[in-house]
Order: sequence, then C-alpha cells, then structure tokens
Amino acid sequence: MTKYELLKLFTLCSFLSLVGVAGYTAQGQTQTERTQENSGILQLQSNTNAEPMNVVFILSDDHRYDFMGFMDEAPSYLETPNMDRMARGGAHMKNAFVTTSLCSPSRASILTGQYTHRHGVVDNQSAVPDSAIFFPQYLQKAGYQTGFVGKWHMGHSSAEPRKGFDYWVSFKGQGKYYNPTLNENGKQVSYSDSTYITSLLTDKALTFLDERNKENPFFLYLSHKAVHANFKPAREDKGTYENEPVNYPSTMFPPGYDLADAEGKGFNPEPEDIPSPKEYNYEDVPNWVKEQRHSWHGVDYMYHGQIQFDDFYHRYLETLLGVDRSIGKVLSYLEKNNLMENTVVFYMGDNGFSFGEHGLIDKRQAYEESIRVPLLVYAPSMIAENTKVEPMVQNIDIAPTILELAGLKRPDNMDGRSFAPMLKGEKMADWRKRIYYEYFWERPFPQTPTIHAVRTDSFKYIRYYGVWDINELYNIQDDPDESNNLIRADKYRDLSKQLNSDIFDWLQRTNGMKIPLKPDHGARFDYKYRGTF
Ligand SMILES: [Ca+2]
Repeated sequence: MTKYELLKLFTLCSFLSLVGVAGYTAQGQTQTERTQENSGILQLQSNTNAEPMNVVFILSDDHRYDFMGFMDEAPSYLETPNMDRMARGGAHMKNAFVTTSLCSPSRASILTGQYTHRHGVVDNQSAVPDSAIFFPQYLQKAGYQTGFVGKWHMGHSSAEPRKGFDYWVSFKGQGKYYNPTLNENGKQVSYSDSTYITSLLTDKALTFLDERNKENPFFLYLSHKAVHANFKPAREDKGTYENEPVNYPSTMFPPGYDLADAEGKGFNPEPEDIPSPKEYNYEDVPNWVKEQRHSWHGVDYMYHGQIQFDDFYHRYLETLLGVDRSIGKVLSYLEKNNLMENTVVFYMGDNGFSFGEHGLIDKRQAYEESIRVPLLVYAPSMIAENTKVEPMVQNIDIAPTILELAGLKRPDNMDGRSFAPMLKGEKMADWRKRIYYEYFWERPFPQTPTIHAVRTDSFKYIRYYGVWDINELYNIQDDPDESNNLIRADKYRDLSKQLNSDIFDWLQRTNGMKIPLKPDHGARFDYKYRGTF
C-alpha cells in the first residue's frame, strides 16, 4: 500500500463521522465507478516529491473575461475588490478561453480535460457518459478529500452526488437564485426566507473546509449559479448600478442604424454610438448573425421583448458583486486558518457573454466576448505578485494543471496540458500556438449554427457548418472588435486556407470528425416558427 493509499483509507475512515457522506461513499457507486476504482486507472504516477497543494477551484457562470474591476475594458464603476486582489497578488491568465462556449460542455471539459467531441456532452441537455473520468477521482485516489458545491448541470434531471466527491451539495439544472432546494450529500433540503444562492453555496463550501479531516490535502470545487441569466443580484446589491451609463460596443449597431429603431428596446444610443461603414464592414457579417439580432439572443428582440437591454446589463454587474464577495470569504477563511501557504485558489468563468457585440446577446458563437473567460490563480507561496500570463490557455488545461499541483502526472486521455510552470514564471517554449473551438447547433436556440474556429495570437478563422453563409477571418491584433471580416481579401486567402486545414487536422487527430444528431424534444425559443414542428 502506497503513502497515498494509506491517506485515502484514513480519509474514508475520518469521513464516516460526517453525516451523509459515508452513505454516499458506501452506497452511491455505480458499476462503472467500481470498475474505474478497481481497474487501477485512477492511480496516477507521482511527478514530484513536494507536498501536494490544496486546491480551491471557484467557477462562475457566464462571466465574461473583461468585467473585472482591474481590467481597463470593464465599466469604470464596476468594483470587484476580491478579483482585483487575486490578480494583484497572483496570476492573471490574460488569454483564457473555452473550447465550447456553453455551460454543460465547458463544465465537462473542465472536469475531464477533454474537448467536447471527446467527452460527448455536446449540449445543455446531455448527461456525462458513464465512462468519463473526472479529475477529482484521481485526487481522491491520491488521498485528497474532495468537495463539490454548486451548479453541476450536466444532465438536467438529477442533483444526486456524482463520482469523485466526498462531500456534495448541488441542485438540479440551473437552480434558483432565491430559496433554492439543494441536494446535500444525498439529502434534499429546501431553503426559505429569501436565502440567496451565492451566499448559501459559499457557506456550504466553508462547511466542507471546516469539517474536513485536517490531516489530508483537500480539493474544493465551488461552482456558482451566478451570473447566469435571468440575473438576480443579492438584495444588498440590487440597484447599485441602476443609473450608471452603458458603453455600447462598436459593433452593436449596423452603419446607418436609425435611432428611432431603438425605441422600446431598453437601450439609448447616441449618434456617436452608430459606426460608419468604414468602422464596421457590415456587408461581410454572416447572415445568421444579422438574423439573430431579431431573436431571443439578439439586441433587437432579446428574450422576446421580456427584458430591456440596459436593465439586463446593470443586473448582470450587480449579480457579479455576490460572486466577488464569495471569493473574498473563501480567501479570508484560508487566511484565518493558516492555509494560504499550501493552497492554490483558482477563479474562472465557464464561458463568456456578449452584451451587444455584433448585435448579439449571450454566448455559443466564436466571437471574443463569448469564448474568453476570466482566469485568476492565487497562491502567495508559489506565484509572484502581479504575474501576467500571455499564452493562450483553455478550460481543458484546468484538470492537468490541478493534477500537477497535486503532484500527479497527467493521464493520457486528456487533451489539455498543465500550465502550472507558467504560474511560477517559467517559459514553456513548446506551448500551443493556436487554440481550437467547436459549437454544435442546438434545437432550443436554433439561431446559432454549428461552428468550428481556430485562433492564433494574431488571427481568428471561423467556419460555419450546414448553413449557406460567409465564413470569417479577423486580424484580432489590429481589429480586436472583430469589425472587419477579411475572408474575401486576396491577401489573406492562403492564410484562411491554412487555418481551415488546421481545423480539420485537429479534428482528425482528436477523433472529432462527427456532428451529433439528437431527437427533437423540449421547447424551442424561436418566435418566427412558433407552433410548428
Ligand atoms: Ca455558462
């Protein structure tokens, strides 16, 4: 028996004293989990003699990369002191991306280290296949105590404990902002008296830390519901930004947009907010993007007229304040309990969110606001203050990175790589020079087609599947707003061709040459063809 197996046995014994936890560990395992457990595949080789670090991974929902107080691009009045503190005292991964900009696929990529076409959670309706291995399973095997608190979402219908976690608090699907019902280690508990989800989940996370066996390393996954639509701030934050101005993005309105058309839509552009044809090459914007303006996920008919743009924007920022406060509470707890020396804290978003860029709302598409996420890593004993990491990292890199911090080698079935050396200021000369993106069309939101994209530090190429439309090429260095589609330019034809072939090389290499087909079911947020099959 190895040192870590002994630790694991010790963990199990100590957890028998915790209400509910023992019940799950003993009875909750499926056949697949027992097979994974017994086959030895969860046993990873050690890569270091150093003490394994504790890890806290805090995930938020739909938080775009630039809405943090310390960022130049953020609204000037937004205050996120705890995110700012993490960036100031630790590492800001300045170029962090998801491989699919949608809740469930991205969460599955975080947990498995795999691309969407590999783990198979291709949309928000799919459950995770039984065969998937979540990285906390490896941590458990290595002697960690593991806790999951918050939104799971992969498979809408159940909040039951999932493999890999000793402590479990979750809810079905998207959950509720106020008065939620939680599954707490297998038991259903309902809350009342305006209990707010972000505060409640934070309390549950601190309970896990409090009740853990202090002899073992720990991994905590705190997965917030906020800031997913329909945004609801904590009562104390409501109205904080109500009267603040909104800076409309440069591609929100087509050149020549008639200001009278803005009436009743909840935004109030000034003449200077309307771009000229020189500033925005609207002619080469894909037709599906132009169409989506007038849909559930477009500024001209957002949420089918139920929500006003400016109000929506302010409520998002107010809801984010609760997440920032949650980060602060976790950091304080770690400090007060002398855990900061051997703990690494991550803060990340599961995907981005567009607020009017290209006339769009929400995510799924491959524009910057949709695919980029905030990613901060704080560990005073390991990471120098104000570390800025420039190379492109992705959600598939989280699992290998956390495993490395736990002293474990990356399993072969992961697509991502550990960026832990970069946190310590080391250069990784062989780091990837391009990232790949995929999104599969979903029937509930039929406005956005299937997408594949590749992004380098300088260019992004976006390819659409199954629609008669124009593809896109942007020089993201010179044109960060993606306002001038270069796909027709002779000068860039060879580059487009090369990037197109890079996408297919990647798909071939990673077994991605397939498009999922799902039976039609459930609601379709599509007023144009309402009531039709
Ligand atoms: Ca999300």
